[in-house]
Amino acid sequence: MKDFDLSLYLVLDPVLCADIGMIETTRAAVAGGATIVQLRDKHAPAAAMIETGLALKKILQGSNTRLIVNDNVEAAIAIGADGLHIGQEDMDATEARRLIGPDMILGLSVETEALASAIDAGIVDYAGVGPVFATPTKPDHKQPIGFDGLARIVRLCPVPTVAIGGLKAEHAAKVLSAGADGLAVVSAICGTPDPRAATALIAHAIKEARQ
Ligand code: TZP
Ligand code: MG
Repeated sequence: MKDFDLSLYLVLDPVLCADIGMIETTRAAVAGGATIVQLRDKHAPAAAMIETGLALKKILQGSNTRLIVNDNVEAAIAIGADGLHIGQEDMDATEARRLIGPDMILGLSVETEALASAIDAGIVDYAGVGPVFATPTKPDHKQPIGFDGLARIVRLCPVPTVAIGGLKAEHAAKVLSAGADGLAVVSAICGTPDPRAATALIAHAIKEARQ
C-alpha cells in the first residue's frame, strides 16, 4: 500500500502565491500541517516547473508531506516527485501509469458518478472530486456538485478521495461526513496574509471534525 495522507491537500497557484511565492507558501503550509502539496502551474515551461519542483522537494524532505506534480509527467519524473495528478482532459490514466511506473502516486480528477465508477483502482491511487462549489480559482471548472453530489461520487470511487472547489476550514466536517478523506484547497491558503495560520486553521477543523 502506498503511504499518503489526503487530509490537507494544498494545490499551489503561482498567481495567488505571487506575493511570497510558491516555495515560501509551501514552507508555511508544511509548518501548518499540509499533508500533500501539488505543484500546479499551467503556463510554466518544463524547465521552470522542474526548478520549482526541486526546490519544493528540498523543503518537504524530512517531513511526511508528499509532493505531487500536476499534469506534466516529464517534470514529475525529473523532479522525483512522489506523484502525478491528471485531469480527464489530460493523458489517459493507463498511459500515465505506464510512464511513471508502479511506485509513484497517481491522482485523477473526477466530476461525475460515471467517471468515478470508471476508475481502475489498479492504476489510480486517489481521486480528486469536485468542484464542490463554483470557484474563481479555476474559471473553466465543471458544474459544481455540492455536498450531496460529493457524497454520491465518493461512494462510487474505488480509491481514497479528496474534495476540491471553494473549500475552507468551515467545510471540513461536511467534506468528511460526505465520505471524502480530505480537503484540497488553493485560495484558502495561497495568497492569504498568513498561510501557515490558514493551514493550521484547516488542520484544526479536520481534527475537530474527526472527533
Ligand atoms: N479543480 C477543481 S476546482 C479547483 C481545481 C484545481 C480550484 C480550487 O480552488 P479553490 O481556491 O480552493 O476554490
Ligand atoms: Mg490537468
